[in-house]
Amino acid sequence: MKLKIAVLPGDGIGPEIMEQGVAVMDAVASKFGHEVTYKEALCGAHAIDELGDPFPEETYEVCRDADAVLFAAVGDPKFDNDPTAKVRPEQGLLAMRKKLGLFANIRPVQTFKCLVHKSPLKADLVDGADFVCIRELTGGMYFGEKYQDNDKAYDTNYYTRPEVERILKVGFEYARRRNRHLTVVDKANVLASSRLWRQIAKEMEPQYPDVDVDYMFVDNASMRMIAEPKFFDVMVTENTFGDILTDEGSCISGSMGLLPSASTGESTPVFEPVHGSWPQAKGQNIANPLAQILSVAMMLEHFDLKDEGALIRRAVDASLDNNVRTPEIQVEGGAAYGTKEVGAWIVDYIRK
Ligand code: GGG
Repeated sequence: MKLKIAVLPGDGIGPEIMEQGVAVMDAVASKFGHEVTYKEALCGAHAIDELGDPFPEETYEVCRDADAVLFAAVGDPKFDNDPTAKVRPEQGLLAMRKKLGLFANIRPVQTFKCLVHKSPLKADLVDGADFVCIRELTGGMYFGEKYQDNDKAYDTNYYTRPEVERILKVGFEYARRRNRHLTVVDKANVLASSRLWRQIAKEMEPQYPDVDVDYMFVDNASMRMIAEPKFFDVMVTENTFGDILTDEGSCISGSMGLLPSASTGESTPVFEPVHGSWPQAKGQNIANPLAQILSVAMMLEHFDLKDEGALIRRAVDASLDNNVRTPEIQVEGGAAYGTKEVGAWIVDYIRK
């Protein structure tokens, strides 16, 4: 297969984990005889510094013309600490999603058997937890009308019927491919936007008689994820709730550095770790590359390259089982591996 990949390393630890993601992609491509070409483009704080725009037109064109985008992370504290900043790196991520029409963000949350003790939750609660959060990605508060002055500010949680229908359809269909259990997460006791979501989901239910649907307020869902993560199979929710709940999901897996994602919709799909740019760790070779590497596996699986994806997953499992781990998940007393060393170990495993 020929694949054209747009590579957007972004900020902070982004370039370091991206290097490992691309190395793994190259190893898989040469093993299976695929021809992969890469085109790198600017996004986030680097793009603001160089071109004054966190998602410049040139970057959009590179993404639009690619088969897939491999994205790392954006964010830089110099913008967080400047309340007068007119543009922020994160706007680059939002602009990319909006311009590419990527309304469905698939975020799997699963546990690795050898890491259950790394979760702050009890091992028997998390062992075997495996669910997917489908996060709506181009609507809601992140994109609704905003206003801020010195005395007041608001963000509008705006959703239209077609936006809600298309993401719920993804949720129902995803549940069909798994264990046929869909949880619609909302705040319908308070928010009008959530009541619309719930109404539309109930209207759609008869089209999916084989899927068990339940409705859960987001506050209850966030508690249930901790108290009984194995309850969930597929959850579908709006943009803001999905962003927050999937960070909570990292407590189930044991590290933010383990959660990959896929964003799909109207054009080129994007594959990226759930985590951000962790600027404090930049250049220290301590960031976990596994979320980036697992995002490569999701990318290959998206193109139906199942054996290739499975090989990456086996390599990741083997690295963890052999204690080839970055500091945040290393066993007590074990020597931590660096970002590069974990990536190199996985590349060697794939080449064998
Ligand atoms: N790789 C994800 C990333 O860079 N996250 C930073 C961020 O701003 N996230 C907000 C969001 O995902 O909506």
